[in-house]
Amino acid sequence: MSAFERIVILTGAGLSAESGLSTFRDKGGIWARHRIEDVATPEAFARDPETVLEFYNQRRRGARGVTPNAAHQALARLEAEFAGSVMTVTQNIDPLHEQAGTRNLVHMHGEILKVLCTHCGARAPWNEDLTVDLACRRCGNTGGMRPDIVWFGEMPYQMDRIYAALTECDLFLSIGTSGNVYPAAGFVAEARAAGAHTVELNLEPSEGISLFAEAIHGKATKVVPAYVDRLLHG
Ligand code: BJW
Repeated sequence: MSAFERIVILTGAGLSAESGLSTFRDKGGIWARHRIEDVATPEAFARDPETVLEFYNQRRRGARGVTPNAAHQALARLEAEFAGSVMTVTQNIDPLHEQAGTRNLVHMHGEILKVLCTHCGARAPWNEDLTVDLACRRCGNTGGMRPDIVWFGEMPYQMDRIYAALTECDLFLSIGTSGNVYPAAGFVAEARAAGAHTVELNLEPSEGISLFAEAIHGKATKVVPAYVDRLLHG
């Protein structure tokens, strides 16, 4: 029987690495190949939409055929079998958590398989390449159809819901994230302030390691299933 009742899990690119998706800041990661200011800001999209759309078209194609790994599956099992509540907040834009079966999920940085119209705010599932001449199915305008991704300088999704869960949780897990990007990097401090036990599961110590009460370092597919077993079966 676990001592905890309310768990919040934050996940990042390291969780999907063993499914074959690139991380951002590791050697050879996405930011070693692209400049953030060229592809991941609203200013980049305004200046050069073709380059930004092509960057995300490639990411969307790369996400096809990728499957959840043992860590995604373990987190889905935790949500299904834990006696208390589990909320998963992912910074990842891939669909691997939901494919594994996680249901109480927030994609705080958006989703690669959705499109957002900058003219009218319409959002819709989207599985194809995006082009600048695509018209919005709701307002009919062209030139504003972008991937539904939170870029630097934009407000991540569902922050009120996330902060409410953080102030109520008694266990906070941070998995596969370097802790470089805010506001996600600040969640551990919020959870600590609320009195939660805080655990990092990551390949290596993250930027915020000193804020965690416990740290387990190793590959996600090894350490996450083992930690979930510990939580569920003592
Ligand atoms: C493994 C593993 C394995 C490998 N097993 N582990 C100055 C100070 C503070 C803040 C700011 C500042 N200047 C600007 C800001 C704000 C800015 C920010 O944080 N900038 C920093 C760079 C300083 N943030 C924003 O602009 C955000 N919005 C915002 O702040 O709004 C205002 C606000 C105010 C108050 C409250 C709320 C809001 C928006 C951020 C948007 C981030 N978008 C991106 C790209 C879009 C998505 C995409 O294209 O995919 O999201 S950036 C990129 O980084 C992506 C990720 O979600 C995000 C986090 O990366 P992640 O997941 O941590 O990946 P990595 O690669 O960094 O780390 C992977 C880890 O896994 C590593 O540690 C590995 O060791 C590990 N690993 N293999 C386990 N097998």
